[in-house]
Amino acid sequence: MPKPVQKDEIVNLLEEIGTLMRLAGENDFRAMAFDRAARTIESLDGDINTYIEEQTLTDLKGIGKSIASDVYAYAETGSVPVLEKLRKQVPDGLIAWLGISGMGPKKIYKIHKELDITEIAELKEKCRDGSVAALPGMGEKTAEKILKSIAWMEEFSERCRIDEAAAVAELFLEKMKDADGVREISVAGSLRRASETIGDIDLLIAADEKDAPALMDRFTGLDGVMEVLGQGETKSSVRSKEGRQVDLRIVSPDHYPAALMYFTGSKEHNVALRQRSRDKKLQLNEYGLFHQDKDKQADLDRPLKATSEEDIYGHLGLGFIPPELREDHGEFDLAKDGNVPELVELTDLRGILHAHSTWSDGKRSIREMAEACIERGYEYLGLTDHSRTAAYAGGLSIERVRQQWEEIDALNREFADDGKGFVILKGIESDILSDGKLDYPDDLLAEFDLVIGSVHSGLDYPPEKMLDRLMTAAAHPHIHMIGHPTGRLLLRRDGSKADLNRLIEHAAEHKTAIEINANPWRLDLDWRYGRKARECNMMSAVCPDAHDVPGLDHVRYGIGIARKAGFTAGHILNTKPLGELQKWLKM
Ligand code: DGT
Ligand code: CA
Ligand code: CA
Ligand code: ZN
Repeated sequence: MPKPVQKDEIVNLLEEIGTLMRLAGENDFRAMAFDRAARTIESLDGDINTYIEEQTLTDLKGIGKSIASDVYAYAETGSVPVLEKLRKQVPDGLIAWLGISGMGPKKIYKIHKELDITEIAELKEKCRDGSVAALPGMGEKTAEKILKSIAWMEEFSERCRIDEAAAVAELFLEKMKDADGVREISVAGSLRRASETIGDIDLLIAADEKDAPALMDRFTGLDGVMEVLGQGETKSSVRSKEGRQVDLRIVSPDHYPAALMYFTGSKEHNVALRQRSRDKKLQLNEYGLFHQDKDKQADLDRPLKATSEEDIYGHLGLGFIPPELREDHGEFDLAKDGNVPELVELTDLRGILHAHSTWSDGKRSIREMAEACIERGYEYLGLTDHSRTAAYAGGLSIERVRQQWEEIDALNREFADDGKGFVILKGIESDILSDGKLDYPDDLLAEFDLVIGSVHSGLDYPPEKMLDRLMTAAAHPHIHMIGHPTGRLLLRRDGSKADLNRLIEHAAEHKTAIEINANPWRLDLDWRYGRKARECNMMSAVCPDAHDVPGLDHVRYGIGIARKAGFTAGHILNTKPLGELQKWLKM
């Protein structure tokens, strides 16, 4: 019997085969067939397992006999001969080249074959000495671009996006939490602080000394471990299969609160706390909070009693400071009478704003997106497909907008009749044109429930010009919100350097919100603007910019950023119940 498979699993499998075929220099038509099959399965409506059980995959357009039998083999045995063969055939070094932005598998194969090199170090050398430029169809410019991309990759490869780190951390947590002797377990470090990118993943366990060695053995021996970087009695580091470093520290239960605080960081927050401790004639370290001895050292015989981080903050005259705020970026000022205001939480979100459907570049129908929102307990979906200028993303002509509204009206009637109390708002993600204008005539814009304005072209405008564009858009009478204000892609592409402090003031004056785009590639507005935004009473929203159903759940990362920004539910539009939101949008 075939094992049940996930659609994504098969899509990844087919894509990997296609990519490796190109890296192996095989006929592009064969590779393209795998790409096509991947697209077909990706957009498949029914359960793929039915097709596998009944061996009817070839009924689908774009799936031939040979690919179908590869998929059946995978479901049956968990592996595919052609893939195994390719993995052996393609040098590991070449696979790393895929991380160089702008380097597709075809180009990689060409350079690899012509110059007989497989390592990135060799590639750099050949770019520098003119060999790459001399290849047919390459030239100086290409060589320079490759070098620049490699420099980028090397600078950032030590860090990763938060969704990647979270996935690895969850796997390790899951496998450690029920182990014998674990009294408490938590992630710490930048991941616990919800930083936008993560260096390494830090885990902390409270356990009795006698249980520590076995726990360390378990950790370094886990399935997800590719390489043990170091193993000690209280600290070990491993590299996960995904290439991420994971550090585990084991401390005794009575040291756990101080250790959790210490290893959550940030370093800067810790420094400020230690200063605060000394001001109170106390000493804080990773083992606890102690009275000072004569030499102003920690008197280890006189610890202050603390069973939680909250207790330690309490001794220092502070309320609990949520991990997201611990950046020494104003959190101590934010705490009035020692207490930080209650930050927005994931469960505060009442609805989704900023999502795409198959009407533009989304992968799911409006109904599917709406039903996924209902399943997650949301009250509304502000659907915002792309506007007409975004032709590359299937932007909507005026005529298509009106057709989409008919579909939305019909769905809303259906939801009302079913008593679901769920509403789809007619929204648009309008391109902000080069002069700051929006993408439709005003009378049409006025008819939308929700207008988000985003820059998708001319991202390289000089900062002043970009600011002008954004300011013009923010003052438009029919705009409600600016989308991803800098356009950055984390670890890939810097965003615009336009002065967002000025945009924030201006947007707040015009009652235009600026979103926190929760897509883990973006996390834009940056949390560092939180203080400015709060001072100006700017509204924000935590927006998934979802292009498929899993994309909706990216709001969790946006909530992390909103909390880092110091935002309460009151700062976030999509915590409002539908009626209040509609009132705000009409203001
Ligand atoms: P990352 O890994 O670069 O994303 O950032 P973190 O903050 O996770 O840094 P990491 O993994 O080097 O260390 C975890 C925490 O341990 C850090 O946030 C604060 C604490 N820590 C590490 N080294 C020091 C140090 O030298 N001094 C102080 N005060 N704290 C440290
Ligand atoms: Ca870390
Ligand atoms: Ca670390
Ligand atoms: Zn969007």
